[in-house]
Amino acid sequence: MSYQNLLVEEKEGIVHLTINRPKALNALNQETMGELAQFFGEDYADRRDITGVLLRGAGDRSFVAGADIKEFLGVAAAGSGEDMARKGQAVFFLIERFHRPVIALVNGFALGGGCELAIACHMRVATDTARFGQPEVNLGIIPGYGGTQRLNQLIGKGKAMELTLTGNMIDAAEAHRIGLVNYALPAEAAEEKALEILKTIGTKGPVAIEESIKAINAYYAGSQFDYEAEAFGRASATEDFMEGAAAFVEKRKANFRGK
Ligand code: CO8
Repeated sequence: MSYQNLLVEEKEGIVHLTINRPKALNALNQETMGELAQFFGEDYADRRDITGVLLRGAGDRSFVAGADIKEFLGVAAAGSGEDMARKGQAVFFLIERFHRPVIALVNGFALGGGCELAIACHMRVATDTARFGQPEVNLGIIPGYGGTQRLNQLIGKGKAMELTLTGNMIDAAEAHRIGLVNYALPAEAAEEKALEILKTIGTKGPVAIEESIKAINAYYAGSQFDYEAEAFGRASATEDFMEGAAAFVEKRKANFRGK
């Protein structure tokens, strides 16, 4: 159990899991995605002695600023967007289906794949500096790690459409108002609230907690994650995506041509 990009600390039965790439605002590169799969799917998959997981991003600027755009540049060329989306979805399913509660403590940017990661967790507590958004359209792509499905589930179709189609960011107060996060609080109070929720859950019947998570997830079993992966594959095979990713790296505005 060793990780390059995750920090893991257990305190009083709660696992504090930190995504630790602060120089890239904790963007999810493939190595980090692999480590999240290792954590949720292997190392902690059978740990029934823990109360839950508190997931955050290192530093005070960002939870996770998305998938790692610099790694993307090879994706369109290789035509492997659909495959990459499916693999990422599988990692986030491990989190959504984890047998103990996972709370995202969102401190700063939760954008693109970072917002998708937060909404794959069972609950979200935001600090008042949190910013949420699905800016994929700025790059000429769409959310591919389950965001098109889970945003609908959480905030309804109209707001999901607005966030996904405009790429606009919203602040913690607005995220709380529309039900994207359970609480929005100053940093210290936010962590206390998340820990309080986990500790309360820790006093309940563990089998009941596990079965509740499974039953609530079962409601959404018909969601169209496959469709999303195929659609991501189509969008990521465009010239627009190459242009969008290059524009980000070169710190300029993208010039999309609809091809
Ligand atoms: N990927 C890689 N590097 C990143 C990312 C990212 N997503 N976000 C920030 N960084 C890097 C920057 O390049 C910069 O690095 P450097 O110092 O080497 O230039 C460093 O982090 C700091 O960032 P900025 O200088 O840009 O900081 P600012 O305060 O000026 O801006 C922002 C902060 C607004 C968060 C800005 O960094 C930004 O817009 N980031 C990109 C956000 C984004 O578009 N996220 C969505 C990515 S797409 C996605 O997540 C798709 C998910 C589905 C994938 C499906 C399968 C592949």
